[in-house]
Amino acid sequence: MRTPFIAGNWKMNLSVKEAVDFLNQLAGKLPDPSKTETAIAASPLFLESMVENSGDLPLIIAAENCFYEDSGAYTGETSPLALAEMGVTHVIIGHSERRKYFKETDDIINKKVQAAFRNGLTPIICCDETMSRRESPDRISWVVSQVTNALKGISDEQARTIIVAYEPSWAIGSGKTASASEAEEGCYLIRQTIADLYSDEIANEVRVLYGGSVNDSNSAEILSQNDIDGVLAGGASLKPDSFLKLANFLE
Ligand code: G2H
Repeated sequence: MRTPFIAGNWKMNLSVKEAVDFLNQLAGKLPDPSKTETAIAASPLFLESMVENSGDLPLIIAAENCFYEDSGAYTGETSPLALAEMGVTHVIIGHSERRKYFKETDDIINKKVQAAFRNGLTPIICCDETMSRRESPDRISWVVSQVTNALKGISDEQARTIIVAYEPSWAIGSGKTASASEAEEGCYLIRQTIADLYSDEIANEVRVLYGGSVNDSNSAEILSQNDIDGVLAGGASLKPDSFLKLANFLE
């Protein structure tokens, strides 16, 4: 049995004060983490305050990105070592916006996954699918290769702890929302790729999330799919009420 994982990705939104106010509004309202794990990924500028103010909340505080070196002359980058020291436990790696605007390649993403593990952080690895790829004959091989390349050098024991998010950019801000069956198809493909790379046993342990215009109207159908263990929500995670509706989907 995989524990559902509901994550918010705030992207470059909110302020430190709004982030702390948000956490205060979650008190007593988050699900039992043995039934549903919840996480918020935020800007590195907020993370220290968020860790300090999350207190007894059953909430994972995650980073939205990190660099692949722990320290050095890399102006402006976020050290995975510093994130871990701060009490951050999870990090999103390879979000489609990182691939698109910051030209992150599969090789960079693989180095970041390795850096996350080196520092004891759990990676939430995003797998993209653009509209042109979706409509091209090599669609499946592109999804497979992103997962395969991200996991190069990752051991069986590490692989069973990863979280992977299928985030088709064709369904993000395009007006074309993925149907629950299209979301399931992408998540199934990711799980099969992990089974081929590792084993059925490991693939059955890995949580696979769907992300792309998830909200409280479409989440129930998405979360009812066999291979979808949770969601990575952007816009719908920016208000405590809508995040709590997603988080408490089992209630
Ligand atoms: C996809 C997603 C969160 P949104 O980018 O990673 O954002 O839910 O706003 O489409």
